[in-house]
Amino acid sequence: MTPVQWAWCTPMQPGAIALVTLHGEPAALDALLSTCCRRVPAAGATARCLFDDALGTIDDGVAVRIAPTSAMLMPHGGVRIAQRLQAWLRAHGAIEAPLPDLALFPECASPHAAAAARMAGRCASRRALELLRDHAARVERSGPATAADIARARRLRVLIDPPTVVIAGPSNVGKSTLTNALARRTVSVTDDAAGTTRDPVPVRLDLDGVTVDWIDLPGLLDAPSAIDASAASIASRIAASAHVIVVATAPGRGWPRLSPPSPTTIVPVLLQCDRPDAATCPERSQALVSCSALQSIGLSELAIAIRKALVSDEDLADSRAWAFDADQSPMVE
Ligand SMILES: Nc1nc2c(ncn2[C@@H]2O[C@H](COP(=O)(O)OP(=O)(O)O)[C@@H](O)[C@H]2O)c(=O)[nH]1
Ligand SMILES: [Mg+2]
Repeated sequence: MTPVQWAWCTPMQPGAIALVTLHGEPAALDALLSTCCRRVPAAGATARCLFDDALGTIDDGVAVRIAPTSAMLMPHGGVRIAQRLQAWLRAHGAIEAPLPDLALFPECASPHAAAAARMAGRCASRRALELLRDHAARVERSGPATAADIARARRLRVLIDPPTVVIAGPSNVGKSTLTNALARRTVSVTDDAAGTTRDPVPVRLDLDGVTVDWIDLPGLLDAPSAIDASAASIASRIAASAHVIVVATAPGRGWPRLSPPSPTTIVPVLLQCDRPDAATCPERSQALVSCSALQSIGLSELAIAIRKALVSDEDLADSRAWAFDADQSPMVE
């Protein structure tokens, strides 16, 4: 009989419940489950289970038989329990192994649908779900991944882990007010006084369906003190690794000169566009978007502009399958 294979579905960290997926021939699975469950659960059924080792009882938990060939064990999520359960599985002949997607998602109709389910759990952005919903049908239609598909998959990585978007610009133009408006709560202190934001303020935001790590940076001051200068050097280090820099200014404040690393995209935005002088100010012509955080003007246009800088309409609208598994190049920032 081929040994049962198993994998953790939860990280080796303290938690309420840990999840182990088991995968194997029905008879092998029956034999393993009979050692911990009083009654071996049939497909679709659950059973109480109890794990013992030489030290005594490890834990009790629940076993779920998802299909004849797969089951899940759900002990409590202590690290010590997980370590002893790992040894228990080994002692009962089960082998820890990366499981096929279909073993982890047996409710899916095909390996491609199961791969999409795995990615849906992995992606931070809701835009990813639009691409994954009919992934299996797209794979059928698209055939094997082309070089263009792999290049697109690399660009679509921003939907997996949140990219960094920073807002930089002169002090007192409304960067923190905008940050709070986009977050719909107060995350950054705002004030008439210049230099209010001295530490970078991070917040996770949804911008037109893309989840980003937004960082409100301290303003670029005209006459910085020593503390301001060291805050500015931290800020420029963060800006250097950002995917997008939103460069903000207000009427009459001019555009700061920034020299970003070449792959970084700049989105110039004119803030405080509700002011009477905004329509005629010289900054306006260079702004991609004008908005007012106080009056809630232009916020969705700004979110769309940043989203487009991160992932294009063409890449989102492409009806070919997202070649996430073919894109094996290292994740370099
Ligand atoms: N008229 C107007 N004033 C604004 C707007 N946004 C911010 N302000 C004002 O600009 C000042 C500086 O705002 P703050 O967000 O602290 O600027 P930061 O230094 O760039 O973060 C505050 O007095 C705000 O009330 C806006 O959309 N319209
Ligand atoms: Mg601020």
